Amino acid sequence: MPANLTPEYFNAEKAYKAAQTEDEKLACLQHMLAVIPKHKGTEKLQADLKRRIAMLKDRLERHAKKKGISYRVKPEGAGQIVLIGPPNSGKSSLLAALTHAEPEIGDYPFTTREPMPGMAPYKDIQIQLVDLPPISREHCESFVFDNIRGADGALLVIDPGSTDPVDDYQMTVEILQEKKILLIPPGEEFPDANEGSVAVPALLLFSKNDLDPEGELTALTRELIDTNLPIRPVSIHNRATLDELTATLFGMLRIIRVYTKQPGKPPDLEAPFTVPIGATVLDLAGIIHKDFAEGLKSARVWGSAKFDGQVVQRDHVLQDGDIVELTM
Ligand SMILES: Nc1nc2c(ncn2[C@@H]2O[C@H](COP(=O)(O)OP(=O)(O)OP(=O)(O)O)[C@@H](O)[C@H]2O)c(=O)[nH]1
Ligand SMILES: [Mg+2]
Repeated sequence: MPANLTPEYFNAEKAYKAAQTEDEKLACLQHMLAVIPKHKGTEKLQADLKRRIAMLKDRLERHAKKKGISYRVKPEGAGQIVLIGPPNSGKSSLLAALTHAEPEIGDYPFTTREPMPGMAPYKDIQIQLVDLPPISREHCESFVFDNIRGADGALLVIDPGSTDPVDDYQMTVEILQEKKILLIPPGEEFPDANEGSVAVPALLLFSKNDLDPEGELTALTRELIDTNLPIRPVSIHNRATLDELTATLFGMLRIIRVYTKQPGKPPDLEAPFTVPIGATVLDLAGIIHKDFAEGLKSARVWGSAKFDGQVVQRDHVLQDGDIVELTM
């Protein structure tokens, strides 16, 4: 028995022995690897754990494929935003705080093993958040990257109170770059020199802000992290930071809400369409129905037009909150 194994490790091992399913076993092995003291005396044991994790993961993945489980979350709502970051940074807690989803939350790493979506309400629309398993050097499932590539945006969650938040950030960004995923500030152009990569607009969230009431950790981490992403401190225990976050997500998606109305009838203010910023009346018609765009004769707009109900051209650019009456 190698020296210097901690009670934390022995507890993890006990949990492993008690685990009933292969999913649970995998989580326990990952936990054992995360908490095992990293020194020469445990190298063999670390290697052994890694081998067992790899084998079990392989089996589970083959099993999932056979059963036809899809690990790419189907986009819903006004946009899809993924929660990414190192283990234990608070991703699942944010999903739980912002949506009705009930993910597993744990004060140990590798709690989340599958993607989980939830809908975050903002005004009268819903933004889809997708919680993902953590990104780490030890191991990372390929479906994590598939989900990030397909998303409209990402929230990179870092805990400034972790052992090394700067390394957490760099590690995540490096692994993503290896997978040809580039996180860029929302609204910024995709840099030319990165052909073959996918750019995903992202915010950098500093989680667990309630644990840093004086803001010292936040200030220090902000200073040390070399990033061009906008930084937002958040806490699941501070409603204001969460509300601000959903508003920022809406801005990040670069969309507007427009309502439609039929001639002679009141507008449908229940369910707005969401269209990209800069969309015209014609774009809206095309989104509603292909035939609609082809046959579009005129439109009246309440809101961004000079006066309410003004007849506008097909190339009239819509604004958030506009009501549009399309006439064939
Ligand atoms: N005080 C405080 N604790 C938090 C906050 N957010 C998360 N935590 C705690 O941090 C721990 C990790 O939270 P999770 O949400 O499971 O973290 P995760 O990033 O999903 O972890 P993995 O799934 O392992 O990658 C839990 O003990 C949470 O209760 C927060 O805003 N404030
Ligand atoms: Mg989680």
